[in-house]
Amino acid sequence: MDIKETMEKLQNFINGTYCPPKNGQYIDNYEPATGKVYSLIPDSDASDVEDAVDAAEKAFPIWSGMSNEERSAVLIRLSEGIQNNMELFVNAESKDNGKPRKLAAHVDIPRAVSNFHFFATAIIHFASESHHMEGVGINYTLRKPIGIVGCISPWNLPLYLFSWKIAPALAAGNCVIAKPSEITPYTAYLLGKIAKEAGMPDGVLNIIHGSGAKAGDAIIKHPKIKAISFTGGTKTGAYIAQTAAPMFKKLSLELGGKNPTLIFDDCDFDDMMKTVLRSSFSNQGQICLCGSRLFIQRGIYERFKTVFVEKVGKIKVANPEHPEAIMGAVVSEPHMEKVLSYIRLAEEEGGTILTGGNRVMLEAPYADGYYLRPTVIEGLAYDCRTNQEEIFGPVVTLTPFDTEEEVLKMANSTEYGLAASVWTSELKRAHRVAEQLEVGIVWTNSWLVRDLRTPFGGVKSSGVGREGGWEALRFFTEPKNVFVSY
Ligand code: TXE
Repeated sequence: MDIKETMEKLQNFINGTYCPPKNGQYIDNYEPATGKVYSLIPDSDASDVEDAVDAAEKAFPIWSGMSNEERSAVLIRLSEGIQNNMELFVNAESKDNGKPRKLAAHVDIPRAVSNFHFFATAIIHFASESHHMEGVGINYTLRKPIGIVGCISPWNLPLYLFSWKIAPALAAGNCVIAKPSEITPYTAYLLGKIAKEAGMPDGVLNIIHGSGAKAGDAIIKHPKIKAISFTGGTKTGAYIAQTAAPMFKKLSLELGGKNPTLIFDDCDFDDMMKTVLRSSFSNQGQICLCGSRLFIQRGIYERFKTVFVEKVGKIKVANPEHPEAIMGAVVSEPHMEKVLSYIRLAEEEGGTILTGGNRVMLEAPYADGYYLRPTVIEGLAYDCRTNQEEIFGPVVTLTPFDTEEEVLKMANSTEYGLAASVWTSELKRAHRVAEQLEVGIVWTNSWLVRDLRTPFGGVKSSGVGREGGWEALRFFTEPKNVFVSY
């Protein structure tokens, strides 16, 4: 019997029940730690999306007809449901993505819990405005749910980003057709049951598994899905925009990044070093907010290089279960090959590899896993391809600079504009540089400090729109102005 006959088959979650893809087709789901197929996911197509939209259409009057408080209570229970199944979700996320188990335990799953809890409470306080025309009348604004919305998420922070989209969409009263990445479907698969147990009415949340080209495309193109919230690659974002825009769908696009870390010679060196090691290699460098271009002022360049390279060389790359693993496996073989190809490109462009640059072969049963050494490269021009294109792996470049003007020119030189970190002890410089960086998010003397109320997103090729706080609830609602004359 074919091994795959016995393998676990994930299912779509449509109208409150788990169901197989109507075409009976499945996609292999690999475990990055071992490089082996460990489950199968539905290779859903437009007919599955159609069923989900039918269910969402029937559920919309019920869900949007509930009060904010009633919807909030369901989302609070959903948040608690994940919390009460923490081990299950942590193990599933780590196995599916290849990240160290403790990263899933400390970051991914707790943040998914927070995402649902945050928007469950935000919706209770979400209000709209009125505009008084003295002696004439008064305008008031209603913010109504859009209807059926599509949420498509990537593989790097699977449940973290999946929930970051569906929580505000649901809180605002919409019904959701959500598709996780086909590379990391498992925690989204588990979420259906938790939503059901939380009392979410059937058809409100529909989770479709499958490829971008089939299931994803069907969501983008469905005429009854009126808004798309997407996180993923810039190329895919561009395709989605050109497909959905003529259909006049609302679009929120969180795309790639090539984030600069600016390190001035007056910074708190030890504090900076501790954080820059994280901002460079956390989640195997697979966070759109990671800093992959390190600009170091010349006065401390050699000191920085010596200390940084020595510490990077000690970063433990191990299987995700290993208690001392700082880095686990990157998410897939194609992605590993993409990252390795950029390391080769860096050498062709004149870069010098100071540490790393190669695949790590672990002992069985991890011998076929997708492990890379964290890699540091210097000697590249700031405008070469390695320093301009998103690599999205454990690879950073070091570039010295002398003046503020010079580093701002280099930092702002890419097509992207998502996030940046600025390390300096001079307060005025921190504010001045932050103001001139062409990005959506700046951390000074810190990284990845997250307040869910703040606008989240980037400029240029890093996306369109913002997520987070009121930005997200406004994206997932339609304002209507009503005038009442005296
Ligand atoms: O993204 P894709 P991938 C960057 C990173 C990475 C690159 C590609 O550089 O190497 O994007 O990553 C769905 N219609 N980021 O392959 O392909 C797809 O199924 C509808 C940055 O993961 O964009 C998945 O669910 N949907 C990013 C989701 O889109 C489509 C995090 C993302 O897949 C589709 C991840 C289509 N035509 C990668 N094609 C960030 N900003 O955090 C694909 N999809």
